[in-house]
Amino acid sequence: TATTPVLVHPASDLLPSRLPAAGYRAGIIGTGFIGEVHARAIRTAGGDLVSVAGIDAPGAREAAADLGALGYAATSQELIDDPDIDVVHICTPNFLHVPLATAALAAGKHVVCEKPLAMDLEGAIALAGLAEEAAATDGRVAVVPFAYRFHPMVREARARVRSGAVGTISLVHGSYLQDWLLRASDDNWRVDPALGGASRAFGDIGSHFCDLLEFTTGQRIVRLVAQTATINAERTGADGRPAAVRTEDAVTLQYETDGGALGSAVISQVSAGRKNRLFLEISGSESTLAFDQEGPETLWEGRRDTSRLLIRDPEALTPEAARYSRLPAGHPQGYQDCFNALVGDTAAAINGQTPDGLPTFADGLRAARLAEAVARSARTGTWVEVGA
Ligand code: SOE
Repeated sequence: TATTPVLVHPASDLLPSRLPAAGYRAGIIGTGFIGEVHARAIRTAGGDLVSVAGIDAPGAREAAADLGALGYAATSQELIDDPDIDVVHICTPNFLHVPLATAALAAGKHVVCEKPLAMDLEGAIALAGLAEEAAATDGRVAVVPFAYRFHPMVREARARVRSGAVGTISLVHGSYLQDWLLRASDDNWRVDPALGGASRAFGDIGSHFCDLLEFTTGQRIVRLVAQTATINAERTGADGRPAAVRTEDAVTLQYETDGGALGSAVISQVSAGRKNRLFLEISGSESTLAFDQEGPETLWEGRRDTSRLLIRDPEALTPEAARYSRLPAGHPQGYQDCFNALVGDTAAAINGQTPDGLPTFADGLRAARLAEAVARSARTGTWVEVGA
């Protein structure tokens, strides 16, 4: 007798992040560390890396070979104008985000633009407005890679908050600590406000902390007070001479959310031994959850009478977290997997799906509002309201 073939994954059952990114024809502008991460993500998700652009044509040509791109462009505008590219990934230093994202949107492309979206609040408002118009006109997608949202255990925390397992949230606090700018001899374009923007530690990594806080709790920071510190008053620049530093190495802040929760955070790029430690703890009337980005395979859950370390086991996770689990328990996933999933969901959004939790230019604007409030508070030494 004839048997009906069993479709294990009928297309309609495929969840957004599992949709292959076929037809995702991408170009990357910027070929540094994060450009490489995007390149691997595009290829892993099943997209085509059509072209790359860098500082100049020879550099782009070399990068194309390294990153496995099909070709290269001599200039960023050439890449943006390429009719074989539908999605432009912007992975350049921050000062180029607004001009390049504006040009890519004007050329009718979907855009994935690294954070911070802009050098200041006005730039972020303008870009978010353009992205909104592009979405309304022809369903275009504009994404900002707040990639930590794609850790399965972050989704697990979010699902537990949503299900009521945490109860009424009272406290939400943590830190984001790095050490790659610890020494006065450590230098990077991000230190220069003309290239990276006036908000450095906060714009670069505090933005991730606040995004994760708001994403997992579903609450917004409405008031805050912040202090900024420049621990290395001078740094040795590329010319070997010491120069005064005009961006912050560290920020401390205290805040209140619209759900009535209180919290505090330390953000630093000068904490010896801390490489990329984003730690977030959420306490409610029923339980506490703690996530550590340097150990993303686990989520700590504490209750009055017991506590346990939940491991990323797709068999045991909530569907929201299982969706972002690509490997069986005990086979670690990490940073790169977050970007792979982000590209998978971007492709799904381009194909008309609505993946839950895809960070868009509106989230990039939100980060800019928080950065503006942090700067305003640090300047005035007072509590400030965060603009809506
Ligand atoms: C450098 O601080 C950096 O690469 C950030 O720019 C990223 O957003 C963060 O994910 C890791 O650290």
